[in-house]
Amino acid sequence: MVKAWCMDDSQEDQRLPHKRAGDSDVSLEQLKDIGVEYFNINPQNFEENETLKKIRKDRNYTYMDRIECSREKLPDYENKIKAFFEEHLHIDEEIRFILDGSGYFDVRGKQDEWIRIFLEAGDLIVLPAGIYHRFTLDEKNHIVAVRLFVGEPVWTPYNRPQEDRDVRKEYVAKYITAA
Ligand code: KMT
Repeated sequence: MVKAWCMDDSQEDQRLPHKRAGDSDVSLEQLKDIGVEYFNINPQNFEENETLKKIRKDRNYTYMDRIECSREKLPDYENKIKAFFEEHLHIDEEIRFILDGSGYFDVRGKQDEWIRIFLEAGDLIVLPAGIYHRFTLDEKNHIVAVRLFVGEPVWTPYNRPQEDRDVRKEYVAKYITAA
């Protein structure tokens, strides 16, 4: 099952867990409260998996491809890893289903704190449009993920700050300032 925690302020290697000492873990409910959704799906034969088929149908995730992040497999590795870890948002949801390896998605919580989400095989995460986030590999330096999308994919990252962008305003109104 997915694990998430608040991050410490250390500037050490981004690939380390950076768990803030003394805190309890961040729950799935807390993630849901900031619009982050989680599903657990067997990665074996995933294309035939009924739960995944239903998620894709219900949410109209018509596009699907695969990305492998490692020094050997990811073209332009250094620049990509750097760009993934810049704090940014997208104007669409970001959906990733992990098939192998592991890594961290960091998202901003209600108080603008960093919440680190550890993902490994079987974890499917949906980040809502407009949430500030970033991604890093962990110390194993390898992850394979399926990317899903509604229609033709647009991966454009908009680095923080983006407070004047409509998608950001909508996100803040729905998840941060709403009572
Ligand atoms: C992204 O857009 O941040 C990525 O695709 C990261 C790699 S997928 C685990």
